[in-house]
Amino acid sequence: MNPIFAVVGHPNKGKSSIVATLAQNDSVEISGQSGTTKECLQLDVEIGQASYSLIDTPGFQRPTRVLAWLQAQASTAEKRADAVRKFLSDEDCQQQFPDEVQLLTPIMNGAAIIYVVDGSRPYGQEYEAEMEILRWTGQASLALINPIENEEHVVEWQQALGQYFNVVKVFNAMQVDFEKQLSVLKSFSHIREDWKPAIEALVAAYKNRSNQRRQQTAELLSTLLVKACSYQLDQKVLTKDQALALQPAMELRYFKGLKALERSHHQSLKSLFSYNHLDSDIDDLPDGGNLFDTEKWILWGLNRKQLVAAAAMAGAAAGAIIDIGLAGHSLFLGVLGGGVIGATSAWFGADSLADFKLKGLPLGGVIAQQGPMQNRNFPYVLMGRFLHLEELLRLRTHAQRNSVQIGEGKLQEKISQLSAQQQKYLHKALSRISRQKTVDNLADTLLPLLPVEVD
Ligand SMILES: Nc1nc2c(ncn2[C@@H]2O[C@H](COP(=O)(O)OP(=O)(O)OP(=O)(O)O)[C@@H](O)[C@H]2O)c(=O)[nH]1
Ligand SMILES: [Mg+2]
Repeated sequence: MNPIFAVVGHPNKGKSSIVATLAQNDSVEISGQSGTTKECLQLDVEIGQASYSLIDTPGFQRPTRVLAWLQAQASTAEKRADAVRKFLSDEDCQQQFPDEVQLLTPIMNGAAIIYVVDGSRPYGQEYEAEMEILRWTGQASLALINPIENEEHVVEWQQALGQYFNVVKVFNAMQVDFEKQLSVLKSFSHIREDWKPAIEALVAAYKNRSNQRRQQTAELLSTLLVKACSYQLDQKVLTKDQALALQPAMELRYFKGLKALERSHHQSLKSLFSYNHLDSDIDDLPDGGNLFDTEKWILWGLNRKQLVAAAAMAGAAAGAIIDIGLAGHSLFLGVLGGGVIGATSAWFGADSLADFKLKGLPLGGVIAQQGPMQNRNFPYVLMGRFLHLEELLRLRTHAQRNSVQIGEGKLQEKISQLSAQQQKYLHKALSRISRQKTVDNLADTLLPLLPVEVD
């Protein structure tokens, strides 16, 4: 039998939140209203080849009366589990105590118990009946103190719970790190010896998945950077005037396309972290102005000084000067002879975002071309936004129901944590990408920007 856990407790103490967090499933119903979970919900969690189940349950409603009923059935300890079984099959009890029947059923079918209490509320005698009933089931159990508002009563809870449970942990459903989540599973490998191999396999699978996810995140970012930095639109028309008239519409379409590209990669990132119902709110990518100087965009990318340093590290300064020279030169070629005209911005030039070019075709006609993005801050901006979303997803839990606000990226901070060599590779890679040049193993270059969750 695979490990299976029933999460039980008083109503409204975060049982469903803990199930959502442990199962990494954001579709579990959570609400401030007491009695939200009315029926057991079993979630089968598959991590690679390993799996286990979590059962969300309704809260205890009348534990004192249920305990009294049980006590009337069993005079001695060895009869207690039988009394609970009798309770579950008794029709009167099913009518009178539907919640207790619901929550005790999976336990009597073999689920281990995770008992949840709120560490911001004082301990009280009313909980003793619940814990006593759970003890009567004879199942393996541990207790989690969820400090919903604060940790004010955690100590008294630890003392009380310690008398009923071998393992008591503080576990904040809203902000718990990955290690802590694993530690709950690991505890059960001591409490239920027969589950030990399965739990060890699960822990290994979790670590493996976390590493895989890190790799996939780097690959996703790499695709986004390459696709967005090489994104361009072409349209063939008859004359230069027609092409120029077309420009505003093409520019609009171009930025719409870029936004869609970014959005789809952000969406994939959310799926990678198993968020299927999460809205994220981020200001749109710029569709005008100057990526260096617009304060707003520097929040995600690099500022001018940082970009100059990046260029120096990438060893690209010399190349950039040649770029400017070429751009100026090509400007004079005009449409005649198949040359290129247009405003090509470069490292330190006037960094207009929209790069519009006209190419004369040898047999007549003109190709109007919007993009690719010339601005050298652009890959940094994309990267800053993506990495910020990644961090938010990694640090939140599936019990949170608020949407994600992507504000400030702190990209430079993340970059400065890399080694000098890694930084150099990164800047070189981004410099090549923004010139539409290929980069070998881009995902590997990006990988150090993503922290390792577990070792
Ligand atoms: N701030 C904070 N709020 C929490 C935490 N855990 C749960 N909550 C909130 O407490 C409320 C109840 O959470 P649920 O997970 O639905 O509780 P429950 O025990 O499943 O409730 P019932 O199904 O009604 O018995 C929700 O509004 C949660 O958002 C926490 O660790 N911190
Ligand atoms: Mg619930």
